Amino acid sequence: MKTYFYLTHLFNTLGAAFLALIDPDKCDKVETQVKYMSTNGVDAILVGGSTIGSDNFNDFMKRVKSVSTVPVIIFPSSAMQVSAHADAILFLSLISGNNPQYLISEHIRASPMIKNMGLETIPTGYLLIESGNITSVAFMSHTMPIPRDKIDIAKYNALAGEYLGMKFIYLEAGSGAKHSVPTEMIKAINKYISIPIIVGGGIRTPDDAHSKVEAGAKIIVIGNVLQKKVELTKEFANAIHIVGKVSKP
Ligand code: 1GP
Repeated sequence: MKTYFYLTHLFNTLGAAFLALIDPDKCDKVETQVKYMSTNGVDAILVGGSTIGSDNFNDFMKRVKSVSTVPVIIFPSSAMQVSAHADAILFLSLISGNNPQYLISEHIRASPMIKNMGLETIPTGYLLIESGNITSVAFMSHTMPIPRDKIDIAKYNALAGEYLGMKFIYLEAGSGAKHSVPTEMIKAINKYISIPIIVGGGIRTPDDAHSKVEAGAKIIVIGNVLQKKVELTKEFANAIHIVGKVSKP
């Protein structure tokens, strides 16, 4: 529970936590990037991706872990993505989809490996939200995202996740999404459930990240933009760590 408590402590003190997503398929300067991110305001590194063409996830994790000064968390797309070179794994169940493989089957395959490695699991309800185009995660998981305007459906999915004992609800627009998760949806779910919300996918600017936090997100995940322009790390950190700052009118 160490990493879970670390994250909880962060959003309780800073308003929200800032996670950078490293996709092994999109990253060739991983050591330089992770060093920069972890010393300039990123609170934890997530590693994962839904296409994963790289054949050695474990070696990649080892490289990330060797340079990171913050916790490293696996963000798996299948049971293939487990490694002892991590502090924790988001134990994701894709509850917005009706594909048993991502609801429970991959989890059963991964469980004995996770136990042998002594890896911390963070049970997380994963909800795909429609974002203007077909994303890799929707395509690869053979599931249909929740329509952007169907806020009630998203609320009930999130509540079911809470009742199933999930520690977090992850609202996912998909990596490189055209539109990020609507703030009205975040607000409504935040009022409706009592577990913290993670938001990611298609967040391109610090302002957009800030608006997600103001809407109630407790963890923000930034992938593509930071992998392309790591120098934006500090700006995103300032926009996400809102406590003590005056909010916009
Ligand atoms: C994907 O939420 C993450 O799971 C990050 O998305 O790459 O669009 O920032 P981006």
